[in-house]
Amino acid sequence: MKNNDILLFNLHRKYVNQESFHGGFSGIYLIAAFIEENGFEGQAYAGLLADGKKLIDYACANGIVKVVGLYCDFDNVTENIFLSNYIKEQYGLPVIVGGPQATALGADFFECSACDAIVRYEGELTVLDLMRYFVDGIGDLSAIKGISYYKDGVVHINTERPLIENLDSLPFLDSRFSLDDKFRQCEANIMTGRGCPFHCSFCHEGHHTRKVRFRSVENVLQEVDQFLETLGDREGFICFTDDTFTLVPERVKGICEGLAKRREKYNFEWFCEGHIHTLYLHPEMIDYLVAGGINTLQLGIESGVQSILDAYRKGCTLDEIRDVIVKCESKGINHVYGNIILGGPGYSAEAYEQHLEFAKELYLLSKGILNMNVVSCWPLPETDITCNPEKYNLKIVDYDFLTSSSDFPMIEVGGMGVWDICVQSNDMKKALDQHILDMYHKRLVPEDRIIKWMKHYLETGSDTYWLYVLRNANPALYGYYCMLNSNDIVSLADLLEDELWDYHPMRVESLYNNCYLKDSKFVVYGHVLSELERELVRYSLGRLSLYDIVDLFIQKNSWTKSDAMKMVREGIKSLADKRAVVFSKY
Ligand code: B12
Ligand code: SF4
Repeated sequence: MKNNDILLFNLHRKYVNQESFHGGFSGIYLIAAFIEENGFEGQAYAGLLADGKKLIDYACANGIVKVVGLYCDFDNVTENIFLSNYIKEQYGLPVIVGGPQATALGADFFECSACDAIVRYEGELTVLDLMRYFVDGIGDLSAIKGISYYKDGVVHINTERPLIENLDSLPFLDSRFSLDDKFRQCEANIMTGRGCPFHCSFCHEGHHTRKVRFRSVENVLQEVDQFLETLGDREGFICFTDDTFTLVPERVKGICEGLAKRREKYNFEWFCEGHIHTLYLHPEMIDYLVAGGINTLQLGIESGVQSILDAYRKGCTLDEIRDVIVKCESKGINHVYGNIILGGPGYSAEAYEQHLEFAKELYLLSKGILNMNVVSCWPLPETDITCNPEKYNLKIVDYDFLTSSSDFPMIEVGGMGVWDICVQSNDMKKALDQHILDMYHKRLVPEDRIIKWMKHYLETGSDTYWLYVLRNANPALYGYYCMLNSNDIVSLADLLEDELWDYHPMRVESLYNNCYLKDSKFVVYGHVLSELERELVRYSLGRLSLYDIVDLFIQKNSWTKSDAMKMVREGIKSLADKRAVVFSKY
């Protein structure tokens, strides 16, 4: 670790057995890069509390840091209270705190954490002033715009700092600003604009954004180039972290055209978040995203009840959601990811059913491209829902997130308690998984899509949620689609009637591992097979063609040729429908 004027940390406990993935929140790295341009040295680290604390101990004990900065969101307030006290008591260094939660931190936090200053809103320019104060002894806390500080038992909130208008003036990120050598190795998080023009009642950004600002297309693509040049032969991923990437069609077009060009030379995929209403009004943006090679589009779906969407101030209708999902599917988006929020305004047992039905309907429309996550409504600080719960008939039972790390409800509504809503969330996930299986069995997911997922899975190890559900429900399906991804192996649907007989049927997995007795019936690959099907699957190893099998059955059963062909034809079709056999030419 080099000498630094400031070290910045975004640290979380290992909550609910999850690894921390906060490297995507680029604020701390940007501050490090910005102050370096202005004569100070800084590095940042996002990860688990225990790992970050080790780095802090090392830097502080060796005197190679002068100020420590802590990123704070709704999820790591208690971590920051611990860290701030620890750093101040153990090493006597100044501690500053910033991040999305900063504007909600008041006297309690100052008292519990003993931190020196809180940076409200954007941090770059404000941290620079704080560095001049703490490191060079220039200025006075009372004169630094954009901070709050605690003195004589009073929280002083200084005047707000004007926003950075020209985002192109900000530096690009690279691994120099990270304490972690994994930073930007194969994945880059790039924000192309700041703020969101919508004002959803449950969203922190919806409350905070005062003005949306964009980087120029050229500036964004320059940062993309800088990242891609470090990739070499490796596959890269770019996560565009804008709250809403799909705001201005011309801009989206420019960025996507630039990405398409770069995909000719580099191997990378990318993600962004879109808004239903803007995509509904400008569906051409979906074409741009597809042409640019998007891998996953995240959409704020949130609810299946119009009055609830209205209470969220989502600015879109259920029909718009349907329309956008259909267009995403037909225009070729590979994956769409969306949330359904339970336990928000107007929620009830009936609303649960409506949400579930709507989610199922969207799954049908999406034909396998949509994955819905089920979450509950959270009382994020300063949002309209949190400030005025009575307006929405909500009862907030845990304002401080003491009982939840995005994994448990904190609001009661419609006669339902937090545990009821928690159970509903689990029920809905299970019901949606079952719906995936039902759609699959009814062949409502295009087969070539599943084969494509499997190919990608085999090549890269990266799964899609639908494939994961299908494989878990019936492990033999893994074999089926693996076989179909092998050379010269096809499914029945790929064969013409007259060529079928020359082909060699092949079962897809070991029978030892996929055969059991249930109610005195043999279950093979998850299906109860007829005696004929069982005989056919025995001989479907690829050694015999269908003609050979017909001959064998004639000898064994004294059938006429036409009867044998009819029986074998029907049996093999039934096995193929169950995805139990594939066909090889040889
Ligand atoms: C990208 C993103 C994600 C991605 C991360 C992608 C990845 N690859 O890792 C994903 C999709 C995973 C995600 C998930 C979630 N997210 Co999110 N996410 C964002 C988003 C859109 C961008 C973050 C970012 O890079 N911002 C850009 C930088 C420049 O801004 P910044 O981080 O705020 O930093 C500036 C200042 O805050 C300040 N600053 C920051 N750190 C520090 C530190 C110090 C010491 C100082 C002085 C200053 C300072 O200066 C910085 C530069 O100006 C933000 C919204 C937003 N616009 O910020 C939400 C946001 C951070 N997420 C939020 C939430 C709620 C979530 C989820 C719970 C949502 C969900 N439904 O699951 C999950 C939970 C994640 C978790 N366990 O914490 C909230 C947090 C609200 C809060 N009060 O804490 C935000 C603000 C969005 C919102 N709803 O309003 N998210
Ligand atoms: S559109 Fe998304 S980012 Fe914007 S206010 Fe609504 S939820 Fe927040």
